[in-house]
Amino acid sequence: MTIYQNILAQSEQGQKRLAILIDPDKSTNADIEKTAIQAVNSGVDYFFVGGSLLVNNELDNCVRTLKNISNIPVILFPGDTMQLSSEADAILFLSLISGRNAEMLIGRHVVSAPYLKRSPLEIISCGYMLVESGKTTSVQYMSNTLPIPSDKMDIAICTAMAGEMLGLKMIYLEAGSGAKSTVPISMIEQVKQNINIPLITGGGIRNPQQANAAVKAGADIVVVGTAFETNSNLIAEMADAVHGLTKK
Ligand code: 1GP
Repeated sequence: MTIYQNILAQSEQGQKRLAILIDPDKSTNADIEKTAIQAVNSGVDYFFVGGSLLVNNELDNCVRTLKNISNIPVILFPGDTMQLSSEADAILFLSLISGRNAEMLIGRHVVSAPYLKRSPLEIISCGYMLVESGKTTSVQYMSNTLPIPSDKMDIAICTAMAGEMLGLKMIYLEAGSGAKSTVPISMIEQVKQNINIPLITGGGIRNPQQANAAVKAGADIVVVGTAFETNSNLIAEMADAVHGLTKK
């Protein structure tokens, strides 16, 4: 079974999943090892690896460390075309469908397609929707796109529906890493009700209550990064909050 087939099956069965986002620039090797061990012990489901801007050339090393310690699938979450590592298991082939920057919608994809075609990575196309979250996030600045206003449910719903109709395999509803506010719960609910593909959400989730509210609203995968960078002991609680009674 491919990673995507698994995600799809879990989504259809209502099983909720936790992904840890690791930004290779913000974590030392020792941090990554510690996080990986805690992730294994807590039953974390996926690692997402990437960032809006990576400057330290640590991506391969980060993926290798995660793979050495655990069997948890490592999925690249690239901020740009340079963030490729053939040592990962899969890549989210993100099209930034909330924006109107042609480079982020299709341009970068054209450049990376021949490399990806030759790579062993599983390619998972994903409609990436940035939602306004109280401050300018790195992804907003780096992608040069306007986020969807957090009270514009109709825009969010129609964008997600269009992404699904275009054949994208998942929707990622994103407030941006380190966001002040998470994606509104009502937006997660309404987007989920209007699509039939798995829904990922993340950005600004700092405690188990927020993670639990996101899955209850319909998110299939919750992504947390920043909160674990300062307190990796939160991983177990966050995993329990996401899995609830649906796992094990
Ligand atoms: C970013 O949604 C992820 O794409 C994680 O965000 O770092 O705020 O947890 P945080």
